[in-house]
Amino acid sequence: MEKTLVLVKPDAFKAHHTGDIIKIYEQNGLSLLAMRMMKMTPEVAAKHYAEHIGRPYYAELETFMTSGPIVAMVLAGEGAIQKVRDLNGKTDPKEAAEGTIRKLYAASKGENAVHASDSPESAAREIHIFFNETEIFD
Ligand code: FUP
Repeated sequence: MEKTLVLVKPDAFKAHHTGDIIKIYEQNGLSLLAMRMMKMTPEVAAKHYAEHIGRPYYAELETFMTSGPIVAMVLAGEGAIQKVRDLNGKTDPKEAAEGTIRKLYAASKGENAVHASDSPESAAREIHIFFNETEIFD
């Protein structure tokens, strides 16, 4: 079974959409293997978003992602990486399809409710930023 890292970002957490978001994943056949509520530090943000450091929006991204609690989780299922990306919708909620999490719950391209790994390599790297093997129930 493929694994992917998902983050419920501070905007969606604050708006009480964590449960709604997890429900969408579970109703679409994905299984929770790990979950933790935490506050992202600038150090963790820099690791997680390493490829975005230096981009014009990075300071804003770091400020947002460290602004309040997030919920980190590992989800698993057949084709989980693409399935979760499809359920999340496009990065910019204005471009996200009807019924996707970002269309339902995100306000802008910067504050867009959820993160999900975009490839097997990203998933392997990102999962281990947030969880160690003993915390993943597979
Ligand atoms: P995604 O894979 O959909 O999470 O999007 P990206 O990896 O392209 O971007 C990661 C995060 O950087 C986004 F969730 C929000 C932020 N970002 C911006 O704020 N502005 C941009 O133009 C691109 C990304």
